[in-house]
Amino acid sequence: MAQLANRRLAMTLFSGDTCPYCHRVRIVLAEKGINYELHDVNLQDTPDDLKDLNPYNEVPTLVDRDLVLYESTVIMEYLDERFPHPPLMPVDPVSRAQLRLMLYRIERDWYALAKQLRDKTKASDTVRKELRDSLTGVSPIFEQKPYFMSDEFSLMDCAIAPLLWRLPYYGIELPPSAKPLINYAERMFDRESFKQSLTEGEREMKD
Ligand SMILES: N[C@@H](CCC(=O)N[C@@H](CS)C(=O)NCC(=O)O)C(=O)O
Repeated sequence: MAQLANRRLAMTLFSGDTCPYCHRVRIVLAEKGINYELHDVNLQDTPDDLKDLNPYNEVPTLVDRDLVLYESTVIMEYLDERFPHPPLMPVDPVSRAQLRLMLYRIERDWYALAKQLRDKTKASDTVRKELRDSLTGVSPIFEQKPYFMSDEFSLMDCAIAPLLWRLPYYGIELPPSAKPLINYAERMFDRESFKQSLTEGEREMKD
């Protein structure tokens, strides 16, 4: 009985083994040391309980008692507010808005390309080149601060690290001129919360 009661108190994350959006949320959960139950979902055959919770039938989906959330950025911001330490967003409204805008931009500019590579909707070589060139183009900004445009680790880092981790899996090798970005990626991958966030499927992606 006690175990059942505890189970109900813990958060549940419906997550895919190699889903980059779930990976973002798992980094936030690890960074904040949040206790949660991982529900590993087979995306080819999603369970009925996920269908009941999320009209889009997608992962990540987070259940916290009566609250059900989906969309990685919505979940990440909720976790940051519900568990304020360590904070992963700046406090002033301008910086918060800028962070949200950057989250939106990496979604449109980089994750959209990564999705095309996964879905093979366009000639992969063209998409690979586009993503590699775009990342290489912004590489110099990673030289200026230890984290993504910030002196502090933030949701931006949680959002971008999963994409960088998957580059070898997408068949993308960054050129030497992207050294600042390559170094940044290594710093992120060395972080304890990042290591904790990895699923088995994700660990295999880099070998
Ligand atoms: N915009 C969503 C994207 C989530 C997403 O695309 N999830 C994929 C897995 S990587 C999924 O659940 N696909 C299942 C399906 O479409 O049936 C987010 O940020 O959470």
